[in-house]
Amino acid sequence: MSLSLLLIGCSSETIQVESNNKNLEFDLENAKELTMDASNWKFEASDVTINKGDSVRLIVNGKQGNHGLAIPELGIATGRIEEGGQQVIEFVAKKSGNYKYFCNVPCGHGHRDMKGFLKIE
Ligand SMILES: [Cu+2]
Repeated sequence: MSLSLLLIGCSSETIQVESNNKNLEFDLENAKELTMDASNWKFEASDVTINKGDSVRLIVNGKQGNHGLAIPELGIATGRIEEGGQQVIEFVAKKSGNYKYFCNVPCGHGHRDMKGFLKIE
């Protein structure tokens, strides 16, 4: 009886590890918050140093217009964020480097200017 309960417990734990691998690595308590405010036509990032290994809570605020944020090399692509809206993305900074970001929602004539680099030290 106790053996079968143990087996059930083990198999459900395994499923959790596989489906939530990213969340298990994420360090909720020590996450660094990086805020990026999107407006026409720029992103303004808060002054936070991100180091390799950091858990990062990226908060994208729609300050003006409708925009989105993509950082392809980190697998990040928000949907459309409307003025007054917000999206929060949590990820682990696994590799140092300069990661190109840009707006991924057509937003007018300054759309192509909405780009920059996120540095992971
Ligand atoms: Cu845009």
